[in-house]
Parts: sequence; C-alpha cells; structure tokens
Amino acid sequence: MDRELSLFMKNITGDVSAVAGWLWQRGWAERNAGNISVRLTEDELTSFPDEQPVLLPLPKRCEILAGFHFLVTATNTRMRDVAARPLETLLLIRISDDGTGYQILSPTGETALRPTSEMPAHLCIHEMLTAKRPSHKVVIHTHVTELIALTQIRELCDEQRLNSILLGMHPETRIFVPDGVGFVPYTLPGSRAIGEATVRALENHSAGLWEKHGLFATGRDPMETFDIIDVLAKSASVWFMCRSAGYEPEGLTEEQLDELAKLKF
Ligand code: 2HA
Ligand code: ZN
Repeated sequence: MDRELSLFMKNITGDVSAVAGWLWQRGWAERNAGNISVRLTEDELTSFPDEQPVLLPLPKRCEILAGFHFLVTATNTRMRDVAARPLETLLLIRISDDGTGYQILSPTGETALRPTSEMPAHLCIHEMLTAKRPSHKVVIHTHVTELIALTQIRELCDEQRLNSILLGMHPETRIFVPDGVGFVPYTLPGSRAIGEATVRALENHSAGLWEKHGLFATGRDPMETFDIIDVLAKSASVWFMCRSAGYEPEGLTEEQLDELAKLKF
C-alpha cells in the first residue's frame, strides 16, 4: 500500500496531517486529544492490500456504512504525531459488507494500532451524513479551548444563547457557519450515547459542541471542516476578550445579521 498509495490517498492524507498540525498549534489538541475520520468512496481507493485482515466487531450494526472505507486517526495518538508521521498514525478501515464489523487495512501492513476511542460517535455521525448530507465526508473532533470555556458557564449551556453569542461576534461566523452549533449536554465520552446525541445536534448544524469537552465539526473536506472550527473559535475568543477587558460585547444587531444572511458567495 505504501508504494502504491493512490494520488487521492496521498492528497487526503496530506490534508488530514496538515489539519492535525494546525489543531495542535492552535492549542486544541493536548496529549491525544481529538480525532479525525474521512469517508472514502470506492473509486477514491485505487489500491489497497489484497490480504484479508481479521474482522473486528462493531458495538452496533452500521448497515448504511457497509462496504465503506474510512481513514481514521488511531487511538492514543497525538495530533502533532499525525502531522509529522501520518502513515504511522492514520488507519484505513473497511466496514464489512453486512455492517457488523470492520477490518483494519493499515498503510504499513500489520499494526497494533486501533481506531480512535471516539469511533462510536464518528460512525454514528457518518451514518447520518451518508444518508442526509452525503457530500460531508469529514468529521473532526477537537478540544477548542474557547468553545469549551463557554460551556463551563451554566447560563450559556443553551443552544440559542450560545449561537446568539457566536453569530454576533463576527460577520464571517454569520456567513460561513450560519446555523451555529448544536449543543450536546455532558455525556460520557467514547459512548454510543454521546454519538447519538451528537447526531441529533448535527442534523441542523455543521458543528456540535459537547458540554465541557470540545467540538465535533463536519464538512466536505478537511480544510473546509477546519475552517468551521476556526471561525467558531474566533467568535468565542472575541467574546472572552471583551469580557476579560471588563466590557459586555455588543454583538451584531438583528439588522446587521439579516443583511449578512442575504450575501451570496
Ligand atoms: O481522542 O479527544 O474525546 C481523545 C479524545 C476523546
Ligand atoms: Zn475529546
């Protein structure tokens, strides 16, 4: 596989590792924080190993994802290592034809690595995206400090209140993340339950904010998905900067927000 990596796989691996590096540089990926997955279509995979690695069970059958391949970050992997050594930290997995298990097709052959601990959430989200928003193939989870901090303030743990802050702090947020975030009340990480709650949050949003934990964002490619995270973080930073200076930020007015909504790009 290493020798025969298709051009697409080279490009997608390059984009994922670039984004991983930015997440680390922005301070949103301490230790092994965060994880990334990308759904690949058959035609994007011109080559992969012929051997049939063991089938590992999935906690719940994923019929919609049967036969799909995913590029996923390995569990216990640092984003800064994904940036430096993508072929040693990313796994290619294939969901079995009946959707009950998956095989690991490691780019470098036999591996002890296993997919991200948040794989249940990633798979739940990809099930929803494949059915309802198939152009969105990328899911990124990261610990955006500014956004987590918002959810440490009880009165802000409310979707409407959060989005009024986020959309009001910068015109670009209104333009590029018009639906804001879906709010996911605190739930145990790594669980199918948080995956299902995130799916509900993402049905009408490109990003779901986990209370006291971090963000899940979806997009068509790794760069677009990173942009969503970056834009939301900008808004949260502006809000905290005003508050730290002792001022209540004014926010954009309803009129200004409506005017922005009409802009075409
Ligand atoms: O992958 O971020 O939520 C480590 C995490 C778990
Ligand atoms: Zn996390």
